[in-house]
Amino acid sequence: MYDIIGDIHGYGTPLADLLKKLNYTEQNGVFRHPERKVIFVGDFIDRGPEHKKALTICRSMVEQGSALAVMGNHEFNAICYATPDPENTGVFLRKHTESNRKAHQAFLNEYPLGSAEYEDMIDWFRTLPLFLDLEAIRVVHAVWHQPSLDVIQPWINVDHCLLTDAYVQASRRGSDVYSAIENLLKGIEFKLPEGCSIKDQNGKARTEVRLKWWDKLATRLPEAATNTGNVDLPEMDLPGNIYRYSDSVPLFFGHYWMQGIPETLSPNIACVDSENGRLVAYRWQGEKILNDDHFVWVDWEV
Ligand SMILES: [Mn+2]
Repeated sequence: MYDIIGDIHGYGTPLADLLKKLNYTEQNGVFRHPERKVIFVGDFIDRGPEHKKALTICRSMVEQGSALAVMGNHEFNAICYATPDPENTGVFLRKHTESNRKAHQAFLNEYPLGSAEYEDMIDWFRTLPLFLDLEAIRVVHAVWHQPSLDVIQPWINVDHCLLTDAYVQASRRGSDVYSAIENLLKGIEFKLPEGCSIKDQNGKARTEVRLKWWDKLATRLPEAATNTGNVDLPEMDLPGNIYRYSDSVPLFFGHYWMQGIPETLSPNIACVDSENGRLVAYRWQGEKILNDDHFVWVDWEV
């Protein structure tokens, strides 16, 4: 049985506290439970003050068999930030611009760019699968989107890890692989009508919004959009072909900064990410119909 844990973002102490709350104990430096394993939904890095603590816990658990993990968009970005573009000398697959560096600074403070420990951690990120299909449950960082999974099939190995060449493809805006990775790790987006835009957390104007692809009842734009703050979106029906997860296999994901008390999004869909200051787990007991009482979390002051 699995305990699925949400986006950690460099908060080591809350992670250790949550594992203890879930009755994991540290044995020879590795958190273990006699009957259960953790699944991390990705986004281990960027933001918090304790990257080394968080990454040491997660990596040792994965390497010693007491956890599984998938890749988040922050690990994908970190790999691209570390990888020279083979077709453009002196440029990296993720450019070293001021804003990209700032977004990555908390990780770089503890893992200095180019250091041996930095390279070693980036190599570990490369071993994270894009998704887990465990038959009884599925796990992905942002969206389980079958058309995107089909697109990346030739670009992953048997363990569902991206091949080296895939990072180049996935960094080329406009390619199929780029769009597929965007969908799986960052979320399905909807292009706003002409002339309409919103500002994101960094004040940057965006002409696309993320959709609540888990909510079958949200058919109008304002109720179906997520992470839009207080912006008034135009009242309009969404096209009928908007993607929804309609399989019966329970699905767990992170990425979406859920507010308030954790709760399931549908009978078989649960998000374990939360707003900053709360780390959430779902304690899965084998059920096909998910249960709000199975969420466990820790809070801290930010
Ligand atoms: Mn994310």
